[in-house]
Amino acid sequence: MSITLTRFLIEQQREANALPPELRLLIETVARACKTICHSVSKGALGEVLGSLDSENVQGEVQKKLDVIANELLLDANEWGGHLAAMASEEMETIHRIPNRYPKGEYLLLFDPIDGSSNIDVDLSVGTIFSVLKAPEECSGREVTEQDFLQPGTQQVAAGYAIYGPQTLLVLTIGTGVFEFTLDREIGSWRMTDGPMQMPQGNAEFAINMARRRQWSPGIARYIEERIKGTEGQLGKDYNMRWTASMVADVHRVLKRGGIFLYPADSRYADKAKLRLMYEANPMSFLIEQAGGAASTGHARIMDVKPTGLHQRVGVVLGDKAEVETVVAYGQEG
Ligand code: P6P
Repeated sequence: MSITLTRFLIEQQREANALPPELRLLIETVARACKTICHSVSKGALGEVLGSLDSENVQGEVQKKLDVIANELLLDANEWGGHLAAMASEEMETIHRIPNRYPKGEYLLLFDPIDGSSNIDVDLSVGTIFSVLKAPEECSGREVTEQDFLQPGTQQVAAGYAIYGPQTLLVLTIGTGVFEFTLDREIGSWRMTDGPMQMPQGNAEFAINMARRRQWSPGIARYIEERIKGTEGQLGKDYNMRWTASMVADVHRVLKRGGIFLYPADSRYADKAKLRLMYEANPMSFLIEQAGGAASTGHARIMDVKPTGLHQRVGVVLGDKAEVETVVAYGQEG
């Protein structure tokens, strides 16, 4: 019988000494909130949760109803427990401090409440991505600021995602490997179904939005065109392509069967990229590296990037180490 998330976390706390009680409480709280989000997502039109609002988020993206529902669920679930100093979300311009009526904790939680939300109305997989940092020591004596969140990805103490698809999964790392849990809907518990996960290397599969071809650098164009040519070009194998427009679904596929995911620098955006560093690229990079892969901006390790803004965007090339190294090498050749 597979073990539950609670037992896994208690054993990690006991054996690996990698899990302070407050961090265990935080992860369990996020996992419980993801069960509630799953319930809303799976209701679809019956729950009147589909469609968009008239509002835009800080990214200038039209908000889906579920973006706001999931954001509120994560804020409500986490603000009273005493484990957090503050939260940040893709859906909120500024940080969310813990109200004075609740005790403050030592962790910072960042999340994209519903990633891939353009897929919701057409019943394709979406997910929740989260990242956990420690608040700087001095935060206990003052108000938390946005600056306190601007830590490189190497400072993450936990990261993970929930994916709401044919199954509902929670994939998590606290730095001791990557573990997958499947939601047992009959009893409402997360049960371990994979892990420690090591992503397969050598899978000839790439994920990129080909419609962005004119925004790519010469190095990215060369890398992709080589893979499209396959054995008719210089390569000894033919490649397949997948693109779900949901980072969680694409990254989960890369974790489970290998390959590479690319959302490279993109001239349409002021900071030349689409995906967000703090609550998309960093948590996914932590997971991918823990599973034996690599995660680069196309020029540098993502988790080494020193953040300059809460909603900063960054190029993302992650997955199979050899493939990521080839992309970086082509980028250096220009
Ligand atoms: P495009 C979803 O909006 C997202 O942030 C990621 O989940 C996904 O990988 C990417 O954007 C899809 O972008 O340009 O293909 O719609």
